[in-house]
Amino acid sequence: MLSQANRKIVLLELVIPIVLLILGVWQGLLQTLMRAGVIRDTAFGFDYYQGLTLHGVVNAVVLTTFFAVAFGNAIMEYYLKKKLNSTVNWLSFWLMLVGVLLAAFAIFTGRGSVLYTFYAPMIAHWTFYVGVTLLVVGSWVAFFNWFAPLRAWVKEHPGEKKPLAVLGMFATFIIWFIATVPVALDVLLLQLPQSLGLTPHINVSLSRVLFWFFGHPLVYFWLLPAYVMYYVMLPKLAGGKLYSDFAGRLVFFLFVLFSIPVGLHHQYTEPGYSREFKLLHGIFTFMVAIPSLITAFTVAATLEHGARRRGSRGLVGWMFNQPFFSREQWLFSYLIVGLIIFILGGIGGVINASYNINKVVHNTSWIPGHFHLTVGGPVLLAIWGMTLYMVAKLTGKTVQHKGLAVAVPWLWFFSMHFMSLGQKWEGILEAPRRTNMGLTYLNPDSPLFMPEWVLPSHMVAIGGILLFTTALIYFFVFFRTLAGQKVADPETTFEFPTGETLHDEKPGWVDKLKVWVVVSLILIAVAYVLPIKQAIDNSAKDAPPFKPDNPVPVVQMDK
Ligand code: HAS
Repeated sequence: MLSQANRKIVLLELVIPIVLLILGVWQGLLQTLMRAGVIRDTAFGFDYYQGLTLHGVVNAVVLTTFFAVAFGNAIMEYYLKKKLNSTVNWLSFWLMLVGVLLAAFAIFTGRGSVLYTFYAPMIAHWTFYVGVTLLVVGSWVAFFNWFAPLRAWVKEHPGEKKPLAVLGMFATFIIWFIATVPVALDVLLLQLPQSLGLTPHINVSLSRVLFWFFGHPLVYFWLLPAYVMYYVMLPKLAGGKLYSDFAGRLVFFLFVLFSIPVGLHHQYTEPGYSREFKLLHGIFTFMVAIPSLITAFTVAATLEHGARRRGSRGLVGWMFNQPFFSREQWLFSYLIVGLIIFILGGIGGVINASYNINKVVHNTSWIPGHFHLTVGGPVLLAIWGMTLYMVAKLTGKTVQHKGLAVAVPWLWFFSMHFMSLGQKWEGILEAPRRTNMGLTYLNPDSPLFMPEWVLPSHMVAIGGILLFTTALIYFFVFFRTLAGQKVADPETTFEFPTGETLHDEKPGWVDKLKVWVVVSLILIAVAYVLPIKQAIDNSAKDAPPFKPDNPVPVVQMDK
């Protein structure tokens, strides 16, 4: 059960980003068509970098942050059975919303085309930075609001382990909080003053190292709510029991430890940081793959347990005896498809992390190929599935068109692999990850014609069209559900599917949040103190700003 005030806030936090996502996926479609040379980059009003910024900011930042806050708010009230302070929650909501509106102003007026990574020395209008800051601060406020109910719960349940879902969402926001402090420093001390014209130069190395201090943990902030669903909800939907409760707790613990001190793997090719630290960050990056590998085995064992209870025999029979297309357990399809997509997505990450291979793929189309299989796979499908589930429960309605609802993740699976494999193929052929020169490279009359990029770029465009069509089906199901008849009283019927545990081990130290934070801070200090010092001393500290205001000059090299 959720309190009335919290139900309203959570509903708004879920519906607003889904409405914005319509714009986000539309821009994604345009990217693929433009890069395949089908349309010019200004064909629909926005130029390439403006559209790419909108696509990245809405899909990767706004949707994920609003969802994590909404999901966390619901998890805390549901599992701790304590009311959240609704005044604080409204404050968090308004901060995030005003932040989004300010950033939208910069992007829509063409003064914020700095992409979701807002990389120095590119400089946007000040509203972009203030907007992003408010969005982050709003999410912090929501997080701080969870401590009082947790403390009260611990007091009332001495010696009991914390609910796994609660622990998972705390892990998500501990990572988020630690990681957003350096990017806040980057924005407030370096980027915003320059945007306001108060400082003539920016230290590019420092700004970038602070950004990636945040940028990689950011991806686990996106991923961990999905992991909460895999550990807590998937076992129930699969008709089994979570194989090991300890494994779940250990996984969240390892993410808090290793998801942060890894940012230099995004900067292997950049000067200014010593090789030893790049190597150290590379080693930590391999460590951060371990919790995902543990998850792969734990979830597989959980699925196997469910299937064997239903009578599956043989070594692999259980793999096929899953409710893949069940209308009753339609949420299962969103979670399982996300997991299957993550197999290739995760392997791509391990390839990127390898220092020597990274030089082949860095800044090529391979990278979007990797992240569409991660953030566009398990993360997006978990968000879509859980948003649909929660919105129906919060409004007392039933999900409409369940057949279509189940079709969405499977269509997404096919389309996403089609697009991503095209991107990876282009990337291996050295196509850049960002370019507004599609028509030039793909024009046989141009001296820059790259014939080998034609086929993969068309593959990407077909994948983009299929993905966009699938997204429209999801929006149809979502809004039909929202507009449907009320059939139950949301006051009493809200629930999360919650699985039992097969091996309910004693958690010991992995249940102690303070231990997590202390060890994490030690690893961060080891990994970051010297690279940040090197960045401060770096000779690139005097870069003048570059304002990519629209229209961005397009170099016409084909004549
Ligand atoms: Fe990444 C770049 C390395 C995971 C997102 N990554 C990016 C960027 C994004 C991103 C957005 O080391 C681009 C940033 C930019 O704009 O420049 N990534 C990794 C590694 C992992 C990884 C090692 N990435 C993610 C996740 C993301 C994400 C998750 C989003 C949510 N990534 C990199 C590196 C770069 C990078 C470099 C920089 C590249 C460059 O040069 O620019 C690991 O966490 C992956 C570990 C995962 C696995 C897979 C486990 C499999 C599971 C599924 C099991 C399936 C089951 C189903 C059980 C090892 C859990 C069974 C089914 C049955 C039917 C039985």
